[in-house]
Amino acid sequence: MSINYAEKIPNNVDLANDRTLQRALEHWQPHFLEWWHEMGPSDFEKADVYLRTATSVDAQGWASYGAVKMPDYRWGIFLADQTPGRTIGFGDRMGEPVWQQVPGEHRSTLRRLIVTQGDTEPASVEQQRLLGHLCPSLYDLRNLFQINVEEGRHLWAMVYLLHAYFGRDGREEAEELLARHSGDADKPRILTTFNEPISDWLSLYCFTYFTDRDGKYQLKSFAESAFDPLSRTCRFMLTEEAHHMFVGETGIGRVVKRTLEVMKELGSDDPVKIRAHGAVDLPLLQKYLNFWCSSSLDLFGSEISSNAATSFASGLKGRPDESQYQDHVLRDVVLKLDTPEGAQDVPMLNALNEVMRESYLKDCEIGLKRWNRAIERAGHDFRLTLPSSRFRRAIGSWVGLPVDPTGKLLPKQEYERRLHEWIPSNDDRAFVRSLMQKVTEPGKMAAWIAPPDRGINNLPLDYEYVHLA
Ligand code: BYC
Repeated sequence: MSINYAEKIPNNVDLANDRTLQRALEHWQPHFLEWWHEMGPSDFEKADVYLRTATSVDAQGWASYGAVKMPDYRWGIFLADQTPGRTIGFGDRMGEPVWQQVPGEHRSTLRRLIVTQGDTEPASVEQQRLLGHLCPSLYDLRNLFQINVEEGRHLWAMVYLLHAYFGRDGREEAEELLARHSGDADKPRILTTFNEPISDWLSLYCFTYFTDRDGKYQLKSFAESAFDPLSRTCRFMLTEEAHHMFVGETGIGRVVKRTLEVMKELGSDDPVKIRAHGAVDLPLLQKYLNFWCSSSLDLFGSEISSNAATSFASGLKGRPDESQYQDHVLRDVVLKLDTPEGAQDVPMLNALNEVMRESYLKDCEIGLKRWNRAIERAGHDFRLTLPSSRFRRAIGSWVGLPVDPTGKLLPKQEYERRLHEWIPSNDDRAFVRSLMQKVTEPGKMAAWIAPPDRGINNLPLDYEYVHLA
């Protein structure tokens, strides 16, 4: 079904033929806009932003581009097309038809999963709300706003499911999604990473590289779900998500490129000199990678999780790209897991968070290889690395243990003394903050980052991607 833009809420779910649902969502819509006004990007409501807007759910030509004021963005409800005859692809109900309604016995678990997913979307917009004032270029500013409006749409995607399939409970949860706020002492967001402040663009690039990639993995596992509306919603969200990770990967790549240029100019890899020249030294970048990667690793949950086992066995949440595996039921299979108490045989079903975390880490390696190739080509020995998945964990078997980024257990005092060798100290953060001078002349870049290889949608780099009012 094509997307109907004539309606108050653009959608391809035939909302006009379900008046009760339409009214409930139209009632939520002004609450969302109020939230956007108060918690969304601060001060840029009058700017014309070169945004893409979904116009169809086809893989080809799914979006149109044009200048839009963010509050006028057409947030809507778009599900990927239904796959005729789709059956459950994993778990104890494998082979049965997928569900168009929520089975009673899975109602509360599914609601919890959808609420947790939904909570991250507005949280990220809140985390990024002040970054516009520190943008390194108009190109970057536009990308930030593109991500923000799409995270807003992803909130709509989850709110649609809550309203359409979870009755009054769902409507209450939808209100709560606007009432919790990132970093709020009384009503924080649900998952830890989404309460971390993002107060500079280096953090934004790391967040979009590592945390949005967790989003990719969680959405891919929901795309496998037996609850068909969830699967279809997430399949389309993944189309939008790719750009967010692109911003992270190219953003970090451009920081590396600029730093290498400065190292060449100075003929030195001395961090003090590089910082004095207004660039990010590579050891400092490594600290930011360590921080955001370790925080994002917590988002996969505990290594050993009965929640994960139940979600898989009952068909709610599969593994990303489930069809690539041979065994889709996983009864009587065990996985050897390293825990602080030694190696343990764990039923595979209970170890699925770890299975996902490991494939996520492999995906994270791809960018590192690319950045390291640039460093190597420039003739330097330094290599960026991913921290061990035991480092700085706040969830799971390794929680709170004094482990360094290579995975080595240290005496607690040594760990505490050395922590700021591995993650940004207050001084590091203050330095990075000092680099963040707003640049808004078309085509110009801040001195700490190289320009991107190309502009957006084949436009030149000096295009005015955001027309500031
Ligand atoms: N922080 O059995 P456990 C995205 C809780 S990102 C705080 O270990 P489980 C995006 C957990 O909720 C993707 N609490 O883990 C990116 C549970 O609490 P309850 C977001 C945490 O349940 C960028 C308890 O600890 N989507 O889309 O197997 C920008 C024990 O849980 C954390 C999802 O997360 C944490 N880090 O798996 C915008 C998908 N980790 O229920 C967007 C939906 C765990 O006992 N969520 N806990 O009170 C899930 O699938 C699962 O809830 C989790 C945890 C994977 C998060």
